Amino acid sequence: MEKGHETAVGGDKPSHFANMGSTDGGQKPYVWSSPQGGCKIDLRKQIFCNRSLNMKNIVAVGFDMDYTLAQYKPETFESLAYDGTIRKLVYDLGYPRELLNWSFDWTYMVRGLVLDKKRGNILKMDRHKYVKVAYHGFKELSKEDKVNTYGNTLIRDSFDEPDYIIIDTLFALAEAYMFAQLVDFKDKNPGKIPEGVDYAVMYKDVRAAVDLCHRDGTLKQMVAKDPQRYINEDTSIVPMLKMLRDSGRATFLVTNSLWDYTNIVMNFLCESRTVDGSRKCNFDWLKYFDVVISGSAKPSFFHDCNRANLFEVELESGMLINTDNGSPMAQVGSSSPTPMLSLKGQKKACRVFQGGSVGHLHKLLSIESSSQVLYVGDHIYGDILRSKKVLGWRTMLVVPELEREVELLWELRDTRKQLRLLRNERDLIEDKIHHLKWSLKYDDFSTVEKQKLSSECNALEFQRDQVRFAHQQAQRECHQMFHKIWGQLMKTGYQNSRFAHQVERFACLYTSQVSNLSLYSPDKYYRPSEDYMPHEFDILPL
Ligand code: U5P
Repeated sequence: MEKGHETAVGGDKPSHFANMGSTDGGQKPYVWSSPQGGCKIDLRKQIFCNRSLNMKNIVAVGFDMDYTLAQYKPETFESLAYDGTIRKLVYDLGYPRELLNWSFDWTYMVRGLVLDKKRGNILKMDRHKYVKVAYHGFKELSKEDKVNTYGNTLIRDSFDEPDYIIIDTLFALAEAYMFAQLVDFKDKNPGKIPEGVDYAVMYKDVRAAVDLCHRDGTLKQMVAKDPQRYINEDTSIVPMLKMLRDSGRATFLVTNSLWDYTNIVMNFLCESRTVDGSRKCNFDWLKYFDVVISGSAKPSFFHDCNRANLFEVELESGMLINTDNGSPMAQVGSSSPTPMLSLKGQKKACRVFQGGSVGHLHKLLSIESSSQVLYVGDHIYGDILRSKKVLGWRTMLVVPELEREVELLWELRDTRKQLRLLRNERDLIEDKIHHLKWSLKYDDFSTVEKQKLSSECNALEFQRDQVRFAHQQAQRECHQMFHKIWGQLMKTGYQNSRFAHQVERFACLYTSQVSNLSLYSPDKYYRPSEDYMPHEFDILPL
């Protein structure tokens, strides 16, 4: 581990998630029925709704693969990416060999953080882009530095590329951590980083090295050898896919992973294990899909003007066969030409393609309107924002972190209530003090009355300081229960975090695991809760 960064790294217990993994044993009341006696669904597995979605109108449900259907184990998978990246930095890009001794704390970074590439800072901000928590490497910025650097509202509008980068996929946690380590290292050892390599260049190097690990086989060969080590098993994926297909929906997969890797991962997820635990790769899992598009190059896949060629994949050899924009020039096996549904609506064998764009997919599935498609992904930018904004697909975001977040919200409900009360009390006292001070200044009082009011004011100020202290203390404890450094994923102080704001804007639905879909009727009408403006809160109907 890098010196100077004083978090406990390694070992079995993650250091930054409070109580993580402690929930399985005890019976905890995350399940309850609605007052009307509706069905009970574990809160951690609920599908939450931002925008009404009637599943009856959905004719095709599509899935991203990596971190959506396949949940990687960060402690092994991201560590592998981290180690591979370090080796590339040292052996290919000339970074010092001592980096080889560094290790990765996979619990340190969280999604939704923003990296300030030029300044070497890591930021957590709210939906107004107000920076609430800021670190330079692993060192917290003083309040003064933070306000001077990010307090200006004009700066707030520009937390975008190329100077900033949002950590919005789980793939990016390792590179964000390595960036913080390198910033720290450069500050402490200015001579050891090659000349001319500033923070932004270090980020660029890390990004390129991580990307290369994903593309040159460093990661994928290891996953292929032992998928169980890197991917969580989820036996409810197949029943979920079956349920959707039995309900008459077409199902499809659109992934940026290439066919050989997609086949390995989907085999792992969909095929039952043989008795001795060994698995053999076959193509049986394709029966759960109508179309698979690997190597899709999202997000540009979602632009229909993207004229990327569509190739059919020969399953055994992985050979790409030319198609004429969706009409195959060569027939593969017994598969049939487009569309995938016959005139009688019967499903035909799944076909696998590489590349192309959404226009091809719509044609293959006979989609008439993009609002008939629900797409499930994990990446706000690559999967959700583009598919919804550019295309008008309906969207569901998978947020695995939600399970823990919801557990903690439940466990901390009394503390959070207390926090709200303390906050209200503080505000009331502040109002009283304000009022008294103005009276003292402008109203006509005798000297005796003034003295009385003045001492009343002092007493109130003392009381306010006590309440303020208690509030800050409770707020800090609450923050640290979620994550020691960054707090609650979906909140920044009392405001929604930038991440939560994006979830709210772009995901029609969101949930912790893709298979939660199987807990609901395939014809469910998802409805959001009522919106409230601040002026409505004090007069909410019971
Ligand atoms: N990937 C990269 N570079 C990265 C991060 C991820 O090529 O920096 C790859 C993953 O290895 C995976 C694909 O193959 O992108 C994610 O695809 P999807 O299933 O999420 O669309």
